[in-house]
Amino acid sequence: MTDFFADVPTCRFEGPETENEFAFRHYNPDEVVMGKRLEDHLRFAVAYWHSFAWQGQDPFGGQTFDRPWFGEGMRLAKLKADVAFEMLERVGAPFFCFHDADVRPEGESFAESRRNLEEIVDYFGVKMEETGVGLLWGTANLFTHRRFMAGAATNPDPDVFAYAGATVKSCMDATHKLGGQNYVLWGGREGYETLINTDLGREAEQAGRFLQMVVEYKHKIGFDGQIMIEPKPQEPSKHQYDYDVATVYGFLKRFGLEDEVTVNIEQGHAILAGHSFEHEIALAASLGIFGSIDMNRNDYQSGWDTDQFPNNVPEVALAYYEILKAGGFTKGGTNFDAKLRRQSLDPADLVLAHVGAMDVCARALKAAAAMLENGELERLRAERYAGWDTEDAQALLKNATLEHCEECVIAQDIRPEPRSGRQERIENLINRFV
Ligand code: XUL
Ligand code: CO
Repeated sequence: MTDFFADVPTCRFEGPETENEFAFRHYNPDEVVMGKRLEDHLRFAVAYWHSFAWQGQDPFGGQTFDRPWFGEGMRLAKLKADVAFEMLERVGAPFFCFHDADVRPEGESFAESRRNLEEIVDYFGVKMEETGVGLLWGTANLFTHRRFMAGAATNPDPDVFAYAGATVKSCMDATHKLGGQNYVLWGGREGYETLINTDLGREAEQAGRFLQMVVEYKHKIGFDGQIMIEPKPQEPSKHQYDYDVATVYGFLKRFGLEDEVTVNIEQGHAILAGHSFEHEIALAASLGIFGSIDMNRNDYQSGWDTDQFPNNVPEVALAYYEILKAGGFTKGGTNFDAKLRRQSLDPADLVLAHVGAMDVCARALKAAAAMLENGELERLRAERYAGWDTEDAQALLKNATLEHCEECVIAQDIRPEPRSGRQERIENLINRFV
């Protein structure tokens, strides 16, 4: 037991009336909603990189956090793990997520980095056994080290492609060993900073082949979790190839991977791509590639990926509405890919950021479930499309040609009557629940 959280109690559900800062008001893991416990609906995960590895830097300033585990070496990596699992227990999060670079010291060579990872994975294994915490997903950091500055799979240098392949193998092995439920690929540097030195056709071929190798390896080792791509349009690269859900789907189709790979959708990335979070979720669900979510918002004025904890219930409710409508998470979950503001220095800040975010998500999911159970929103949506339910309309969809459309319109003297989309009435309906 470390003394990092000595002043921070374990947080439990006490209900909306409690005055206790260190308690949940809305997240009762055992509450049953639509036939399932809240904990099993939401499947919360803490992101190791933001909560334990990030030191508070921003583009204009350096480290602000002062944590006893900052520094190099295996002893400090283990101290970081001790504190991480103490926090997971304090907030009652059932899962965590990590990159290799968050958890182990970088070695002098690839072999040493891999040995360091293996040692930490064994350490995690014991902690997971003791606490009952699981791994939602593992991933490789293919963007921080200078070797990856021009991309990983899409690098102009084949040596980097090979290094990235070896790194992903070691991270898939680690994820598999820890019983991870999913494996994520986020391509922060799979894109370009300028088109004038970039062959984007060639880079797409490299990215496609790389993903095929990942899928081949998944089957070879019998990993039965999802392989997920996390779309993002830019930052750190000027343009990233996994721009949004639609772009990723086109890429998966091109390389024959649409039945093998799903998407991990992050709220802030959706906004950066010019979409709403619920749009990205609904689109992925309709294409059959919805996997999981990273639940962290951006600041709406700053225009970049600020990775803040969620705090807007109506917004989050619409996201969970789409998730519940699609059948909920299977192997996916709600990962807080969120960091504290750099002035939030106290250990309590870290715990309370998660407690507040979990409460926001619980309220939002309950509101979404109530909307679904009420059924009016779906009834109105179905009513809007009811014209398509007739045999004639279905025949039109299947057999129509432009000439046939013309014949029908003339023969039946069709004069379409516009009908209200009822947007404000539907917004009023939603506001009854959120
Ligand atoms: C970066 C981001 C990553 C991925 C994992 O914007 O979201 O942290 O979630 O690599
Ligand atoms: Co993310």
